Amino acid sequence: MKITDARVIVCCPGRNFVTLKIETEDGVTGLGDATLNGRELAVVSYLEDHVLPCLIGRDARCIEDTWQYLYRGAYWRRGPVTMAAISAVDVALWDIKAKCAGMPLYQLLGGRSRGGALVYGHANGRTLDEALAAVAQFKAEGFRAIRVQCGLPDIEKVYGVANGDGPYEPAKKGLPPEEQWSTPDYLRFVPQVFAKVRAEFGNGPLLLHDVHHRLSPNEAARLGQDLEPYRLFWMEDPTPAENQAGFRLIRQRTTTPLAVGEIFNTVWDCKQLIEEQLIDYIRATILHAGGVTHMRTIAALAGLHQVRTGMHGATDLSPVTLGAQVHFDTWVPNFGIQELMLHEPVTGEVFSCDYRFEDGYLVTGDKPGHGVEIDEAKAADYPYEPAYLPVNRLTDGTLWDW
Ligand code: KDG
Ligand code: MG
Repeated sequence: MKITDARVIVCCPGRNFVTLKIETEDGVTGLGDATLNGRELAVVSYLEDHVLPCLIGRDARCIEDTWQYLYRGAYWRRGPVTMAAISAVDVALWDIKAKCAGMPLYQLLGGRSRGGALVYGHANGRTLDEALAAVAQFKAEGFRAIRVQCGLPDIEKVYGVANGDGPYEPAKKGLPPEEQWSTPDYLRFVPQVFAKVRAEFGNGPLLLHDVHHRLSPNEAARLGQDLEPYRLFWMEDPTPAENQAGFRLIRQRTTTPLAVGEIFNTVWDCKQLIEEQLIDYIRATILHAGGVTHMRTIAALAGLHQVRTGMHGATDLSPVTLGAQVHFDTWVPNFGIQELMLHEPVTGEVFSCDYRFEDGYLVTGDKPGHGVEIDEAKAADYPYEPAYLPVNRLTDGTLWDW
């Protein structure tokens, strides 16, 4: 079954998405997501200039061989641009294979392991009162697990907190905006936030928090200890993870569970973290870590070491990724949780999905494939708009991790 056409669709229904559509000689099509927030066009070029010419004429059924061809065959392995491109091809081919088999993707992977994927939503507020109101809202909507982010009293813009009344969205149109950071203020304030959330909502909701790579291992250990009374589901990205051994310092000193990996591209980024059981949840995604094919490798290694999945699901992962991930979550034996940051309604004008939110879970439908389709004519109504993630500075102006 030869691949006869492959094209990249770039659109901005609410935010930028890069979508790959592959067509086969018998008319079956598959979709993959190649969105790399703030660096979208680099992946477009990688696909259009270097990958797509090699795909035409290949057998769409040979998913593993195509993965190896694009990974080993590039010589320049790994990295977010390469792996997002490989992922898009891989997911599109799994979509095609499942459609040809007449099965939803989770059946092809090994079948249902659970009714639905437990998801967590994003409650945030500029003030503690706003954050508490947001938690109440998520609870009322049926979320069982809630990530809580709150503005700091003396800092103007903080990660994870919406500026106005709309939902939080990390990418901003135009050049990178600048945000501020103060580690001492943060370390003092966050435990107060969770004390208040537990006092108000009790022990029922599963609570999560994203540190977003900003602390040293020692500071992260301090925060983990201070949060222990509030029994978090996880503390995410406490420190930048390039130095995997650094997590030993955190792990030895706190029982607060750790989740890491949304920016990882391959199993090599998390091998030590998993093998030494330095984390509890691996957040690598189908989108940025090489598709369904490579996420199976990561999840299998994680499963050997009691690490569970907790895949990234921010708005910069398109509905195509979320659709594929819900199938993966439905099957994978060592599933933990799935992030769910809802796309704007306008995104739904371009992408149609076969998953739904039900009582705190994401549930897949039974359409063959991953169940997500794109309306290309509608996509053309929303052209690409340059946007960047913010950069972060300490209050004295020093550039910091965002
Ligand atoms: O593109 C960056 C976002 O995806 C990231 O900031 C979101 O950290 C994030 C999360 O946990 O969703
Ligand atoms: Mg995160």
